[in-house]
Amino acid sequence: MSDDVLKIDIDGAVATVTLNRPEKMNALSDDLKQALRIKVGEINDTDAVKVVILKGEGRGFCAGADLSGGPFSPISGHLDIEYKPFLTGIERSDKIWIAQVHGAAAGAAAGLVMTCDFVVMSEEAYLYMAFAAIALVPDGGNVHHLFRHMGYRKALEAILEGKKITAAECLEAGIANKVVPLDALDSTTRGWADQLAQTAPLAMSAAKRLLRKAPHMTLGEMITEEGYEQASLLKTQDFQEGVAAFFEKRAPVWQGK
Ligand code: LHQ
Repeated sequence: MSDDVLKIDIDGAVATVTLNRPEKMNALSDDLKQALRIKVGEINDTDAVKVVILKGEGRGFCAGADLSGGPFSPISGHLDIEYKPFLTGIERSDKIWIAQVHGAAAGAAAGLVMTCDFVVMSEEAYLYMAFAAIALVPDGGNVHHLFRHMGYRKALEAILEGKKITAAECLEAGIANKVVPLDALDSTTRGWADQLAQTAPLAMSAAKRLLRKAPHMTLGEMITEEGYEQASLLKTQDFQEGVAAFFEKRAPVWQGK
């Protein structure tokens, strides 16, 4: 495996993960998928990192599966073994993952973007449902995310028409948090990551856990689940610190414990 296909830079509490096959628009080759599986796990195990920025080198974010990399069968095993570990690794991560999208995110890469907790796009960026053009259905979690964000009709329309979902449409659908001019993309994402890294880390992770469970729970179940998370947070030094800082009229200093 070549490490070069995935660059990792850790700066304080913020890690930047860069897909790095610009000559192939960062298409997901076997070595890039392997690097993602390994590095998502390693970053998730790195306590000092609180926020992760995921971006792509070159003209696009990522062109999806490397189409020169077949044969792909048996496909269900391929997707479970090669894609699911890094996608669910991001879903279950204690960290906040921000996809920074400056160009095309096609096929499975659109699923990768939507799996992240936050999405920041430049005005010309888009998510491309590339599957229809090659007689496939969406994979890599795309159906899950599109249905949740757009509902049945709009999701089916995007899939069957092989749509390029523009940054403006992503903002409208709640897929993108922010859309900014290209020259402001790096600074906007990094500024937001730094700001998020200042929030109480255990509460941040707990909020992510609760929201990821929300679609599967009734109100009553969620009230109970919120109670479990709150009971655990009430025991932390950070809660004591937050209350002390409030009464002492000063900024809290979080320890993550
Ligand atoms: C590529 C690719 C690519 C290799 C551009 N592979 N080289 C499916 C099947 C089985 C297993 C598991 O998963 C999946 C999930 C999927 O992701 S299926 C969807 C796969 N992706 C696509 O079908 C997208 C194909 N690419 C495109 O439609 C365009 O390249 C987009 C719209 C992304 C960008 O268009 P342009 O900006 O015009 O760039 P380009 O087409 O000129 O691409 C630049 C280079 O990258 C070019 O190489 P070249 O040597 O000619 O300069 C492309 O051949 C190469 N490239 N996508 N997926």
